[in-house]
Amino acid sequence: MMNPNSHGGLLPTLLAVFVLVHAAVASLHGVHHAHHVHHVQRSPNALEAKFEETKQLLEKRASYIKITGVTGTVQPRLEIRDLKKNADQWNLFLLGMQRFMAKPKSDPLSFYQVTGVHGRPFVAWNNFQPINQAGFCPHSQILFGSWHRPYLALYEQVWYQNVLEVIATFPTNQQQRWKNAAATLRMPYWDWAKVPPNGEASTPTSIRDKTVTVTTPSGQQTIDNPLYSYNFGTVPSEMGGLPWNNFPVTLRRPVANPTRSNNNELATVMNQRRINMRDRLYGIFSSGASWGDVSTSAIGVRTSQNGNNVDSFESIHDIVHTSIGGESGGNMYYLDISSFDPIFWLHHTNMDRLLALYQVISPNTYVTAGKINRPMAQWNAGEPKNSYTPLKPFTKDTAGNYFTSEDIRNTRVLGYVYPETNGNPTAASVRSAINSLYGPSAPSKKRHYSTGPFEGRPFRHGDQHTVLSVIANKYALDGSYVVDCFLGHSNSTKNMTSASYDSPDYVGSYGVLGMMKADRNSSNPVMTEGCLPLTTALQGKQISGELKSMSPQHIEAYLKDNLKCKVIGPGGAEIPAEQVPDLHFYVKSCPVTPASSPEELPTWGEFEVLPEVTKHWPKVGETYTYPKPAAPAVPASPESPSYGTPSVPHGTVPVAPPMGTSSPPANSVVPLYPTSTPESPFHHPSEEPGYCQQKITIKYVDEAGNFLYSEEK
Ligand SMILES: *[C@@H]1O[C@H](CO)[C@@H](O)[C@H](O)[C@H]1NC(C)=O
Ligand SMILES: *[C@@H]1O[C@H](CO)[C@@H](O)[C@H](O)[C@H]1NC(C)=O
Ligand SMILES: *[C@@H]1O[C@H](CO)[C@@H](O)[C@H](O)[C@H]1NC(C)=O
Ligand SMILES: [Cu+2]
Repeated sequence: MMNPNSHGGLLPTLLAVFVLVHAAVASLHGVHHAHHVHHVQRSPNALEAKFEETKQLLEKRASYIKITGVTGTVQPRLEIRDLKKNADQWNLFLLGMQRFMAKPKSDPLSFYQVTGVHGRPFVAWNNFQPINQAGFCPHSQILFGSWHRPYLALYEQVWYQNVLEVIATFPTNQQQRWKNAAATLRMPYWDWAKVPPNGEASTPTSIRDKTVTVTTPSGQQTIDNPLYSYNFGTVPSEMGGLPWNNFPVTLRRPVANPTRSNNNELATVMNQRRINMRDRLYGIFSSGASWGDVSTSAIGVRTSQNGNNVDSFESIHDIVHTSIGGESGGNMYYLDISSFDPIFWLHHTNMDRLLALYQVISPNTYVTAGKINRPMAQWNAGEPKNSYTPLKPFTKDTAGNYFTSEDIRNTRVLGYVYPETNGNPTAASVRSAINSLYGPSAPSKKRHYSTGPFEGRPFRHGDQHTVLSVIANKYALDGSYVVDCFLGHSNSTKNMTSASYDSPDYVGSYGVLGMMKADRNSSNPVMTEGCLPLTTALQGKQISGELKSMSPQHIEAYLKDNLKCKVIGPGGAEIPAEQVPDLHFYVKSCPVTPASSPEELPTWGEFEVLPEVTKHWPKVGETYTYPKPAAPAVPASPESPSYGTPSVPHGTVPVAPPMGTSSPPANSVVPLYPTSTPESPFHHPSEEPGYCQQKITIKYVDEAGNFLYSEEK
């Protein structure tokens, strides 16, 4: 995606420079172009020497993008609605975006090329030629959380450069005003889970309006809103074979005749899902799990699938993607083309923020070790990675050294913080912020279930936290899919085909963000897990009298009769769940210890599977057994003789323990530790700052999945 002239492979590039150097030498000595003939006809040895000389010169000239974020001072990235309160900063934000998006696609620092690093069009960037026909973005892998950090910093840095260019276009006597506004300006994030102000939709109009009025050097002007869509200019044929491929702008929940985005529907859906998404965030923040476990949806990274970590930030990130893109195939619905929609950046900045908050809560944990699970632009499947892995293609200097996850542990390195990490954040101060942003609503705010989704109440002693766990293959279908979940005995829940998000029984949806047909490999399943909390909905059912009590027995019986799910696939049609490859559901519940102060979060006790709820669900209710690990699955040191050989035949999950009995720990997913590669020198996990020793129980099962014995490591 760099300028094609500069990326025709190494040799043509070398020759091009060779000629350039000759021209320079020639003019330096005042000689004429005719001398070139003489040079070219020199003996092969002389030519080779010259070649070597120019090669060295080229290497010196080869320059990589030095990613720094916005330099100077460290400033908070604000929530989009807060940034908008500062009219001058908001104006610069929009004008900078407009200018950034208008840069020619041949410019490596254009919006097109910067956003194109993520997925399609699968071409070189920053001197890195893809080794596979794939994008650079490591979704459902250990580096999901940290890789996006320098990526966002790059985007912010380039956008900010455009802001500075815009300021230079203002009359001299106005420039100081704009420079003052820019001094503390950083790009905003969109918190889709917090209570929106003044009863507004959770998706602000500033993202949904088609046009916006801005102050330019020539006065007020109404322009196309740069947060509404990106205009490719021409039909982007390299975006793959989608129904919407013929349309030159990014789309959200597209509708036809004429082809356009449906941002009103987007706002409605995001509202309907907000409570459940808020509960998911609160559940993760309260989980006590390690950062590595909560950052990604991938099974095989997470070490405590049966423990308290039931969800991940990446899993929530997926439902935001699918809700925005929509089943009709908007950009955000497909991993490979999502980053072109400007909303992607507002969403991902929020993801980075959530991950930064979790770092404060769990300061001694970070990126865990694991293996790449599908061919990517910069890595091959199976390559071991850890927190010292170079986050290609993001370089921290012009010499071409890549950032590692360790380099960017602290966001201040990249010139920013978030409101909650500004100053001297502590775990207590961040937990306090989580409580006020995402805690269940105060009792005065609760609404009766029949007038909309119940908004929750603070936890009490004797409460249970209950979740529907979803195990899903990320690339099972051509595109994404969504599991809609309903709870209750209203008419709509009886007929799932007609059940809608307007129903008082709608709980929320679980999204699995996939790739388009051309880019996915259906024979290489990538397994993920996350969950939908049912707790708030159950509280509502208890208040309405449908559910007798919060005892696990009553919950299990109630859910067995009233929990319904349907899968909506690409195109919007319902797909029988049993026809979706590798899809599994189970429900689990744990006792809750309420927080003792606003600086504390509730704690989850040990989860117990409620097998009765899902065991009659065709196929998807069956106990899921992990596929045989392809690589060493037990932490072993390189010195150990067994190192490098698979030592876990199979793993298994939720062998439902009978209610009331003590359930054995069954943490069957264990980390895959890396071996040394030239780009990733071996670091034993215990030597890494982010390492957190966990007790691991491995359950051995036979080919049929029957339990044989378990072992503690
Ligand atoms: C539910 O079904 C019953 C009987 O089929 C019907 O009388 C009632 O009106 C329906 N309620 C709603 C809200 O559709
Ligand atoms: C369920 O609803 C759909 C759409 O409204 C309708 O076509 C179908 O007949 C209903 N099925 C049953 C069993 O009532
Ligand atoms: C798809 O994945 C399978 C299993 O990993 C692999 O053998 C195959 O080569 C892949 N196909 C392509 C086209 O990459
Ligand atoms: Cu991404």
